[in-house]
Amino acid sequence: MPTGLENALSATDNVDAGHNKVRLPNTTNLHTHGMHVSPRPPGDDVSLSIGPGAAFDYAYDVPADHMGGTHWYHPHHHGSVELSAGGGAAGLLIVEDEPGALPDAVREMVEVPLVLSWISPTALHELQSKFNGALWATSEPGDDFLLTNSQVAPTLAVDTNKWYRLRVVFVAADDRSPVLTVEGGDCELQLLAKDGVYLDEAPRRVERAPLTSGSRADLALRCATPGPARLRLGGNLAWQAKDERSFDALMLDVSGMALAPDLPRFRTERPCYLSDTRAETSDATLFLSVGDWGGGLCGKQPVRRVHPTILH
Ligand SMILES: [Cu+2]
Repeated sequence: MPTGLENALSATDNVDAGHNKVRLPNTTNLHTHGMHVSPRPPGDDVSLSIGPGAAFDYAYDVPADHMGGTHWYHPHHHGSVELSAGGGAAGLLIVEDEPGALPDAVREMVEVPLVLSWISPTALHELQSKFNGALWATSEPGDDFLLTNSQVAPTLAVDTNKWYRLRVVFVAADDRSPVLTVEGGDCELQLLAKDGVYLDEAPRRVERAPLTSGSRADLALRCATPGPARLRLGGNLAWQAKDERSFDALMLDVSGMALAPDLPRFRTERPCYLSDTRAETSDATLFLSVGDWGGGLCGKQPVRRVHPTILH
């Protein structure tokens, strides 16, 4: 899978404020989520720095038995990730299923890719203010909003009683965890896969799909009643978070009269890297203790150091 990356951003304002700081806003690279590929160049190496005007030819060797699924990519240059991905630079990567891997009713569903980006102009404005304001120009920092495939609450026409496969990825600069729900139209959601991996046994009826930044959900959607309906995204399940804001993610215009039967239950064959290890036994025990990291955190000296211990 060859992928050419060209950095067309300007060298102006590309300030390096130092390691572990917001820095080099116009330096970039590419990182994938969910792909079982090499982390070495020219593969998924997050340590590459591709500066303004530079280019890099990524090449990913995707295993022949890679499981089909919904994955995603975004720039991952250390110091500029939040500004880039939080500003909407992200996209879906779909690994198609092998012929015969899915029941016909699942394979034939109309696909609806949905990249949901929670944009916080205030947070982005704060980040860009460190770079003389030449990057993220807003007349004034405004309220958060949600982009669905780069649009605000776009509309999708759907047939009554027909299945649609929503391939959802959620992207936000912070650690918020909102919930996706469907309102109106007597619509139902059936979960097929989480984070690009099919459920052991799918589908599973869900009332809501909790998402965290970077997570994916494959949801089958069927609406029974003509009229308006909508997908909503909001709330925040993150620890101690209190945020009741919610947004329309997708407006649904339900019409017509198809008649889709219930989805069959199915299991997919898993490649070796996703094998179920719960029933495996082990002849060795590994204890891993993690303490303060050796270099100290935020410039402070570590209080204590704990090393990993391996016991046989
Ligand atoms: Cu990431």
